[in-house]
Amino acid sequence: MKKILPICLIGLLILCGCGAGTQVLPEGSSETKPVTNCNMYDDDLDQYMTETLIGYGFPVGTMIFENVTFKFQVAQSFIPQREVLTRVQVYVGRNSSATQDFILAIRDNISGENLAEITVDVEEFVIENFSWVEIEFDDIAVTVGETYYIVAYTADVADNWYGWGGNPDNFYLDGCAWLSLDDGPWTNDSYSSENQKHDWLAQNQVQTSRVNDTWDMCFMTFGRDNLAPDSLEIDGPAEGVAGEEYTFSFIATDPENEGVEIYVDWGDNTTMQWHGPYNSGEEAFIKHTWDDIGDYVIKAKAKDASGHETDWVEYIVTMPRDKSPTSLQKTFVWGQIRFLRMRDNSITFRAVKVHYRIFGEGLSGVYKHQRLTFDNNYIGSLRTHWVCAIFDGTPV
Ligand SMILES: [Ca+2]
Ligand SMILES: [Ca+2]
Ligand SMILES: [Ca+2]
Repeated sequence: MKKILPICLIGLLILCGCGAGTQVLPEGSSETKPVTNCNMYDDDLDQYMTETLIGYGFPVGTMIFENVTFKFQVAQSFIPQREVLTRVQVYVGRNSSATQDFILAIRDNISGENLAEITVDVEEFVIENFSWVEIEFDDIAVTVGETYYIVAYTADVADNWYGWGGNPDNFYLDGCAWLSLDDGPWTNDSYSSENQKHDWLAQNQVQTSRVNDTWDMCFMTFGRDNLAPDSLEIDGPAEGVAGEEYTFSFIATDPENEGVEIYVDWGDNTTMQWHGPYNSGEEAFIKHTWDDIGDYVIKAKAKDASGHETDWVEYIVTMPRDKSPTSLQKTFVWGQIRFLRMRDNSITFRAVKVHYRIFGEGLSGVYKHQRLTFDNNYIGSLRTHWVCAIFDGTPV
């Protein structure tokens, strides 16, 4: 069945129960909401279209009009000028028959994933009259100059619909109203009220020309500057043995939950580089080996996906001892070894004649012409007649 949506629906006094209803907006054709300085949030008004027009707006939800059911989703595009979107306000009321919660999403692609989705209880809305409704969500890092969308919808239940106030006079120049009918494609092909006979929604057409995109929904967005990660913590051993590898943990958290990269300078003029990206708050494990005895200052900083960097954070580590085969923790072999090979995490050698004893484990004996493989993490010692190799490193 071809659905024809009379354009009068668009310009309809929609919050009147589709008929005789109340109209309690102030006198005059428009109402501009004053911007108040009383701001409980640490943000500022960014984008807005607050030129309301009594009774004018788009329905959001499922409505029955002249025995035909229409399901509407409505969106407004905007271009933020602040790096972080903190909250929005929309000029919305509910029809007396609305029973389901109102849902508002933020998207960077009108058909794409929700960057945020907020459900507002049906009771929060004034019946058959518009009012400004504050919609708060976790702050979102946005790209200044790119187009984003405020998308409104509700559950598909018969006669469950809201009205979102709008204006056909294109007061907002960086975006426009968008509509999706019956989950069909989004269109910004909205029309002025003179085009009343156009059945544009029936054709589900998407118009690329902006000639007729005159409608804007009543909205306000609030924003602030993007902040650098607000903490970077380093943890790990305070001292160790030169030549051994140690693991350090780094945690950076970002106020906007952006991914973070971590730059590490190990203080020994070796590798200095960015690691990551990691999720905000994720523990990153990064390994390093200092070759020489000494005190070292690890310096690290973090940056978010927007490039905002923290200050340097320092962590001091001392390598008081050198790696030595005389260390009791070393594993070594005396004997005759034909070859010694370190591979992966183990050491393999062929013993021609090796006497060995593993202290503390009660093992001793003689291997002859055998192939021996030990895990590189092995701790203990092998002692035979001739020193031929040190397990965890360099053949001697
Ligand atoms: Ca917020
Ligand atoms: Ca516009
Ligand atoms: Ca950030």
